[in-house]
Amino acid sequence: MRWSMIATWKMSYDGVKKGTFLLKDNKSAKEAVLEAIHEVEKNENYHSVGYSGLPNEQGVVQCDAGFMDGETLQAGAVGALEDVVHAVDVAYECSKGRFNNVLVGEGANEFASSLGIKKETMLTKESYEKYLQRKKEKLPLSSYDGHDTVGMVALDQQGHLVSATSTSGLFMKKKGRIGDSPLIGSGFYCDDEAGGAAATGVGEEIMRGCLSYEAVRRMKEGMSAQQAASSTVYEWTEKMILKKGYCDAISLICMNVQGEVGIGTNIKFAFVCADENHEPQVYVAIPDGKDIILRAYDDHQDHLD
Ligand code: SD4
Repeated sequence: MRWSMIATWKMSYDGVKKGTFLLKDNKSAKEAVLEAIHEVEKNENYHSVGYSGLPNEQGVVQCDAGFMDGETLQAGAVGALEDVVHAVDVAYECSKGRFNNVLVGEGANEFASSLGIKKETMLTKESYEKYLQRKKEKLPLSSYDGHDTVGMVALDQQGHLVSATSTSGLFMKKKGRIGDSPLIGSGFYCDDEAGGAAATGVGEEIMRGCLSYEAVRRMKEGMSAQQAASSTVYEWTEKMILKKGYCDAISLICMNVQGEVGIGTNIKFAFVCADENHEPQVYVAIPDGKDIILRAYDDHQDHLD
């Protein structure tokens, strides 16, 4: 494949479309992934990423993001970043230096300001109303809540891979809580010599298995992207069930150095992919024992963001 792109969830569709224009036009995987994630971050209809994200238990939107360049292995991330729509840009900027690649909280915010990124109120009326409603219900923190991270992997015509993530994390999380999305090797990983991966689901479950790294390692050892993704998630899920009796939601997208893609998931999961031979399309992945059933997304029966 000369170029290829894969992204988590249906909400990535418009972004992937934009990203594929860039890849077709010989632009870099970095440009394609950043542009595609921006589309999701700025869309107020998506309450799990960027602007209009759902807040933590104190009513504050704190975002996490990560970026990794498969050519240089430079990686950067931000955690608990406030008032910035495009958290992935700050993660990208963090990836450039020799030090200070991962910044959290106030330090991440100060760094964003130093880049000239203007502060914006992230909470919209709609997301605030959802917050008030949830506070009234006094429900315990739920593991998923349709709360989805945008994760992407792209291969460009120069043969370089990039992986990145952006999320507002779990709804009603504790102030300062970060998930897998800003953790290199957990929420994202990428190496031009092996492949790239990104995760969505319950960060606490994903991070203890360093699952993005694990899937990339399996591709390096010769597994196909599909085998690497599905075996990583299946084996981790089984292990967690053995250890503690349950496993929370985990979904992984993978791409190898040829641009072939793979999905691992322990829940019904939607994703978008495209390459030089296929226009962007939304698909659904359904776990079936060790296997994954893949089919086109159907608006009538699939209700996933
Ligand atoms: C987190 N992994 O903060 C993110 C949330 C997510 O689908 O992806 N939900 O744990």
